[in-house]
Amino acid sequence: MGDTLDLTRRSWLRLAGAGAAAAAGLVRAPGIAGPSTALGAGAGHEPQGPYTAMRHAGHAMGPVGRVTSDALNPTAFLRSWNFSDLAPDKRARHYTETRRPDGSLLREYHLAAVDREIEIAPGVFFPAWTFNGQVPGPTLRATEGDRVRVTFVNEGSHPHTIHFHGWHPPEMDGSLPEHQVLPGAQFVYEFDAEPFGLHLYHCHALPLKRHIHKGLYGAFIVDPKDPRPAADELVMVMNGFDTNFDADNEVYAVNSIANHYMHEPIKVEVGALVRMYLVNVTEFDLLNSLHLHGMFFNVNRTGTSRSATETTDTIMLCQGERAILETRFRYPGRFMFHAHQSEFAELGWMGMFEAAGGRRDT
Ligand SMILES: [Cu+2]
Repeated sequence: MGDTLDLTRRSWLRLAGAGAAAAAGLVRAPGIAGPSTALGAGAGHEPQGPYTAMRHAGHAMGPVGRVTSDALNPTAFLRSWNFSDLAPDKRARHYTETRRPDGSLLREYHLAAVDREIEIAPGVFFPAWTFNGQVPGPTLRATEGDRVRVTFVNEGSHPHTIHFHGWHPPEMDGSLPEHQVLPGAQFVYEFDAEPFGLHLYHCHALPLKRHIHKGLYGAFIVDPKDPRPAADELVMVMNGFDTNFDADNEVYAVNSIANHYMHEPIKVEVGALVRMYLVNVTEFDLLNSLHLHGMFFNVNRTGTSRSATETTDTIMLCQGERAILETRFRYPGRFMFHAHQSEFAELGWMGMFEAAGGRRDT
């Protein structure tokens, strides 16, 4: 089967069965725990929800089925920051906060670079470099004026750094050769959280595109001292994965797992304010985008002002760009969201919101 296959990035995900996938070098080796079949009907994981209809209609796009790994739960990731997804005793090992005399907080984090294989589509495993075992890394969140202290331990196999966006002195930049933290070593990054906005952090070791693409990135939210209105807040990191190392992505997603929110729609309340922290860290493609069906949203680019600069239903971000999006769902039901680059959508960057309850007060 594999002899004459021309495995283009548009076609490989549609191929059913392990043979084709193995030919592309995309599945686990036999004998390693985990699924040995990869894509399509042979995977043994019947798709649920709205995606089922699409597949049965013969129009299935991209990966089908569910990943079997529970290493990263994109649903929990949406609403987790400062390790709020962990039990208190576990959380205390990664995050503590201490009130300072001026009322601001000292926020102390422990992050480790760890090599880890992650499942990004059913049966498709990616040899990631991660912060704390997850891609994206944990979302860090502080208030303007807080002191941030991050103890970074490199438990990986390559030199890494953490480069934070935001104000900080040059020695905290994590971008120069002398800033590299060698395997087994550690470094403490310390700076004041400013300005308020939606920032990110990522490894800045060379070659940069490989170190970022491998998974060493995360969102860094700095809230204004006078907080934004209460909302249902969601962290959405647009990323892609080059599974065959040809400097081109084969899988796209929000929060790493292809089509996760098709299988498990993001539940929101009708009429409630929804605030999306949208970050683009997609490597190898100049741009990524988000399009939300059936409504418009307000855009606050980089989150550095308190008012919206734009109202639209589609936003485009270059790599490294971020934006805060706010909307209220007017109608109950399911609303699709996806990259408006159709190719990205077909390769996994697609999801659903499910609005219910509440009252229609907008
Ligand atoms: Cu690195």
